Amino acid sequence: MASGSALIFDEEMSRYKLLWKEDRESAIATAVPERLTVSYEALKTHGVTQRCKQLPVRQATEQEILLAHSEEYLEAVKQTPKMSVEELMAFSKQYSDVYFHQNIYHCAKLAVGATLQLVESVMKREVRNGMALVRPPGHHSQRSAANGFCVFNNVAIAALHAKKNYNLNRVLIVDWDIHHGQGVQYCFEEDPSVLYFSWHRYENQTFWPNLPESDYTSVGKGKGRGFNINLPWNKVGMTNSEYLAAFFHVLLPVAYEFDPELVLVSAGFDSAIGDPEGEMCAIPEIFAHLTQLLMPLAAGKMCVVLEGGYNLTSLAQSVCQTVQTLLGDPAPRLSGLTAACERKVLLVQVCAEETEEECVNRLSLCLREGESFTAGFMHAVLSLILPLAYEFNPCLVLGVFRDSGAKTHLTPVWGHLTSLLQGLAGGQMLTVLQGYDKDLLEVTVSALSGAPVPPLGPLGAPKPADVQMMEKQRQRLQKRWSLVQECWGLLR
Ligand code: Q9C
Ligand code: ZN
Repeated sequence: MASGSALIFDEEMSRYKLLWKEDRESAIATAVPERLTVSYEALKTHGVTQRCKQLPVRQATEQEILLAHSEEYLEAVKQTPKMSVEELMAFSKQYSDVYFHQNIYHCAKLAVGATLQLVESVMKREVRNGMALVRPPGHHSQRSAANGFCVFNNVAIAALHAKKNYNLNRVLIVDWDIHHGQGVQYCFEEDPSVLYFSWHRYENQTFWPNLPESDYTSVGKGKGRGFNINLPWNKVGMTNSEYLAAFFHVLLPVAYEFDPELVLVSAGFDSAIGDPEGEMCAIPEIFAHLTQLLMPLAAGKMCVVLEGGYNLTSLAQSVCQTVQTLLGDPAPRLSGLTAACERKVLLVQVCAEETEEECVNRLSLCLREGESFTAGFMHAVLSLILPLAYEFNPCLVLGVFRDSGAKTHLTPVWGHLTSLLQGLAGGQMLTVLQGYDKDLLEVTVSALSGAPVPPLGPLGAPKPADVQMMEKQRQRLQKRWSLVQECWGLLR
């Protein structure tokens, strides 16, 4: 069984920068070299680097770059190392929000290469998971265009490479950067073998890149219909609660139903508090939880690849949280989570100009058309148990599982539940098995020890009636628990 986490980094990727003055509007000046060095230094300071398997970067081959880009575009970028500053400026101007430098082509090849090294070591089971600290980022770049600080689409190339070289049928890309990875969307829009999820600051299309196709109505095309999920934020200031609600109610049910063989994360940390681009309020610790919630998928095969993140403090802390969680450290407890963990509240953030009911109907329609609801039991885990538990914020989790005696298919589900619940109470969990067989004991012990859980296999959709019932149940319980908390308040 694969164990350990890879960390891929090379200082060389910090060796390009903006060479001219820009008007502050474009904000390209925020894409500084220090983003990378500060992140790596923070990992070193926290003793994280030596706990990881550090892999060397390599340059991507032309063939690999051509998986996602046109020959004309590659040829054009290839000319940039010889250009004068004036020429680089003129070259940059044909694209939106990006600058070129004599060394950026070299760095872009290393960024793709580093991402592929990571995918290869995970797919060959040399490590369980890992992170690539790369620059330039990738998710905005398109077949024949640089865009939004990105030159080559690192994660898109990684997905195509994994599909081709390891015969994968299902790759999940989670894009938690605060910008829409339109380049990734364009690449896989018609491809049902790659499920792309992105949340992003949108503000009814007034935020960059101002595209109508970043809205939640873009669900994929043709065979790929249902395999593209956009979650646009129409306000700034989103918190831990909204981020978790998005995972519990939108991403995770679909991800479990999809049953990926590999999880790639477009990990931009401009979605964290203090970022000048994102202007959101979720704290760096949230990334420990987002990571933890994705780790049970694909038997733990998870590759995290840096995208954006422009507040150096918040970026460095977020990177640490992510890598520490990949290594198996317990995620820190989050406090102050609100009822925003509720589905309805989330939907209102997404659909600003509609009534709540219109909004619920529209979004669940989009999802349902895309066949994106999971089976009953995992649905209960994801949209009932986890939101309530996170809101309750326990300091200990006690799992009691009773084996009915009859051979059930619930054993693997219990393994997943055990894994997911470890995001609570700083990972302090006790489990009581009342009557068990060998399988149940094995699954429980291995999940508790942080080993990857075997995938559940693709799940069917739960009955709409079950979904409704769960929603009711959750609201009922939520009320009771706030009552319990009030009583405790009075006793104190
Ligand atoms: N104030 C990444 O995070 N500038 N790219 C937007 C709006 C472009 C961000 C200007 C931001 C690109 C990888
Ligand atoms: Zn971004």
